Amino acid sequence: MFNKILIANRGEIALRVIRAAREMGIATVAVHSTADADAMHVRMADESVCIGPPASPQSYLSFPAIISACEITGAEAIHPGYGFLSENAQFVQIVEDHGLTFIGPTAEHIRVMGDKITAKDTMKALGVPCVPGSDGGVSTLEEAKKLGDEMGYPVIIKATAGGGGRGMKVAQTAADMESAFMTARAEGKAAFGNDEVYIEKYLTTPRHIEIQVFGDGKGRAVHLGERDCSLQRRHQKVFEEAPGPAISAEERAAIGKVCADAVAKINYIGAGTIEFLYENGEFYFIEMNTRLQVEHPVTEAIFGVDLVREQIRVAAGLDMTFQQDDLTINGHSIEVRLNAEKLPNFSPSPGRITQYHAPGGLGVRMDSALYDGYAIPPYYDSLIGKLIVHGRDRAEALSRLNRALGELIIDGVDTTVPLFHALLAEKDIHTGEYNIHWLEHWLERQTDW
Ligand code: MV4
Repeated sequence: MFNKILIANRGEIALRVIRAAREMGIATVAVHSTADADAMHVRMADESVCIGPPASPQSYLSFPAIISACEITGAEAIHPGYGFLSENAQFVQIVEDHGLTFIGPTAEHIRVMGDKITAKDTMKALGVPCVPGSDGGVSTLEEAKKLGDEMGYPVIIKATAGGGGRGMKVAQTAADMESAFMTARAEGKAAFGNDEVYIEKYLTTPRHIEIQVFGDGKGRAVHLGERDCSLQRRHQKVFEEAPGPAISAEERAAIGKVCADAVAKINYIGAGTIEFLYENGEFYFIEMNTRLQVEHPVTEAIFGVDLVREQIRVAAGLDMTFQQDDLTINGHSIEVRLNAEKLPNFSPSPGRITQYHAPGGLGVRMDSALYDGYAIPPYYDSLIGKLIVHGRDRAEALSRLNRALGELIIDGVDTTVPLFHALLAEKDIHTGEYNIHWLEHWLERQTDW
């Protein structure tokens, strides 16, 4: 096992990793920009290194700064958290070239899954059900139009390097194809330097269901069920839950096995998430994320496992602490993302926290790097905390969420807390009847907060 690891991240996820490491008896090194000198992750780690100015490209994204911090402190491995360098294949290669260990998948797995066409080809070959569409890339408008006519409209054109909803255009009819195709290509080129696109049948009212997988890199892998992350605004998740209210035990076992077998076959190592659209009882693969996700705690809650501990174990060459048969679901968990944002426009609201009180009690987990007097810097993303509740069933989780939100105090900045109070008053949230468009439609109807 490692003696010391470095956490190449900040905020709540840096604390999350430090906590797992500490329970394992592993020393921790925090890195921080000058803007984060007073941040909680710096205080909580055993050691810290300042790696640069506030702008991420010169600090949290700087390969030389992070590798140097490892060399100075003697850290043997790097946990990337999510975002920043977590899915950067080039970084993983450089970490390994320096004799260090990346706590995550191989550079090759990150590369394959980072290109959406390669990812889909790979998953399809492994028996994972995919959205019907083009076989690989589509390079001409003529080809795109021919496919649209064969497949039937609506279709969606996606940039292979895309993600997070960028470089994606829907063509409702043949008349839309030219502009959709050209725009998707141009956006792919502008945002990612890659104009390759592919085409899929457009699913109109699906849910976003993602399967958590975990591999040991030696041909063994398990699944830890699904999360329903359909409640999103502009491709940002706001509310996630496990298990998914629309998924039966039989469906879970079947799609879970397909996913676990697929990642076992490619010797996948560590945590991964296979994203699907789910419509009319069918799963359609869209993307795979090769990182620990923001919403991993809802899975941890219902399975009673520590996914970060397992990531560190397999990176050190040890076995996972569980096999598929050991994994059973206990109850229901919901996470809400607390962002420093002002409603109704979700505009960033950085500033000083004048009062902070975290909720607690049975079935409540608050993952946050906030403290009284902390100043949220304006340079990074607006996630300031995650409130995760766990109950014996969905109804209990929802009432616990309501109770915990009532205890929470975050003064000094605007937050998304009022959004969750309002959502908890909605019948569809209680019945679980929502899809990927529900939140945006609901937000359009809201007038006061
Ligand atoms: C789709 C789709 C409908 N049909 N693909 C959006 C982000 C990217 N990860 C995939 N996305 C979508 N792909 C087909 N064939 C609808 C979306 C989509 C979406 C997906 C998940 C969660 C929220 C969404 C919001 C809008 C569109």
